[in-house]
Amino acid sequence: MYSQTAISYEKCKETADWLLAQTTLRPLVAVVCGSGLGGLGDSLKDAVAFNYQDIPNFPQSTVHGHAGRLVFGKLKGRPCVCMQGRFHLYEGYPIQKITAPMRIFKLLGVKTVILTNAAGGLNEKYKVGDVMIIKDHINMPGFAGCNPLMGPNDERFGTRFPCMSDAYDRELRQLARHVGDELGFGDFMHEGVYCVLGGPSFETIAECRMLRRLGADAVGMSTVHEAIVARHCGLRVFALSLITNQAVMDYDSEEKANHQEVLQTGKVRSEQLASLVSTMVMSMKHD
Ligand code: GMP
Repeated sequence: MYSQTAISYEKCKETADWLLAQTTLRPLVAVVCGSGLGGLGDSLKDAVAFNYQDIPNFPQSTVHGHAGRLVFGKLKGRPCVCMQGRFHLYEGYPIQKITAPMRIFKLLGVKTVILTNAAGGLNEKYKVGDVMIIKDHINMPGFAGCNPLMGPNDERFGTRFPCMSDAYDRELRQLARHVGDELGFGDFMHEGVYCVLGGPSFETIAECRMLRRLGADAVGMSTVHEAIVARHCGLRVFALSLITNQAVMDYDSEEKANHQEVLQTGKVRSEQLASLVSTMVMSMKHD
């Protein structure tokens, strides 16, 4: 069953080789743009873009606010590859498929992935429009046996039991705080724990209260699966959440989570996040 759903090493290699044959750019950094954050990909210079449907073995993006393009180009002079649109469990894809781009990035020669997402704020100090550097995650679907590494392990990608206590690179988190301070983001930048759920329904009030008690600062439907697969194949991971809405904790509240608000908030911070990411990319060292 699993071997039918995972994209094999050979297929990932085929895709990577196909992409390498279409462009002379050799990116060391890949960026995944979350809901409403696709603008980052538009700021790439000398860009070459591929629609997901034209890339062999690539899944298709079905969510409004996700363009469905893989863009190669330069961010502040550094070659990068950027996913404008990602894949989510709630789109109905097998979990092994939504994370295949990480393995394709690895085979392209990428060293670091930057994962961005839109998320609901659980921490009471967080406001809409704040940015949270992810320092750790809670993989709720994983508790129920839904992990992207389930199935036979291909050692060519990585080990059977990868460590996750260092999933979110400490140096890159430091760099983000430093760059954020320089850019004047100090007031709205935090570091916290991201919890992933399957979606697509947003959380109930009781669920939000529970997640906060469990130690989660933000909640969303993405990123964690990609981070796990990226770490498994030895990529460095940096991830951030844009707090696009506040989780509803109160039965008297009139607030309701909705995707339009998520997209709208994404637009408001889009340029600032693009500067944060591009400045980080410029300052990154690769061995
Ligand atoms: O608007 C839904 C999209 O944004 C999904 O892809 C989620 O990953 C993310 N998102 C934004 N706000 C929330 C939220 O409050 N809860 C959850 N579960 N996902 C959110």
